[in-house]
Amino acid sequence: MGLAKFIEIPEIVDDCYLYFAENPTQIHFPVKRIYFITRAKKDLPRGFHAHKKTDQVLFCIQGKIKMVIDDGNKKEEVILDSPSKGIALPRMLWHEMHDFEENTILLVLASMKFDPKDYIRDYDEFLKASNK
Ligand code: T46
Repeated sequence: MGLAKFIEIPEIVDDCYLYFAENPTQIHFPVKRIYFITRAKKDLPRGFHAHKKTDQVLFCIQGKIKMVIDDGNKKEEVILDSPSKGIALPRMLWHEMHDFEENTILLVLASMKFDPKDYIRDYDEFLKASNK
């Protein structure tokens, strides 16, 4: 089974495009925090961490990125380029965001408030913590 779990959300088209997501239909956790990333540089990849307890869903609502996800056993690369197709980033999944296209906007829904202690930013520590 693949690591990438995509989350499809409805797209309403009239004189604009409108997207929505609800808990629990598309987002399996109550959302405690949202954040978004804009104006990232193509040659400056981001992420390179896992979360101990936070579950997240990430949408590329404009533009395009490549994501690398890794559970310590398997590594996958996926392209995100559609506002209606997010990716689940459950706790203890190492993730990296690469190759930001110009004007990309990432929207992230998170199950917990920000806590710097929830991050594992060292890959060896991640492997140890995930018993790999
Ligand atoms: C993630 C990926 C997808 C806060 O103060 N509050 C927040 O809610 C967040 C998300 C970040 N910050 C601070 C922490 C750092 O000083 O913003 C700074 C940049 O964070 P970071 O270097 O972790 O950014 P990314 O783009 O590498 O990762 C972000 C999220 O931090 C992370 O949780 O899963 O996007």
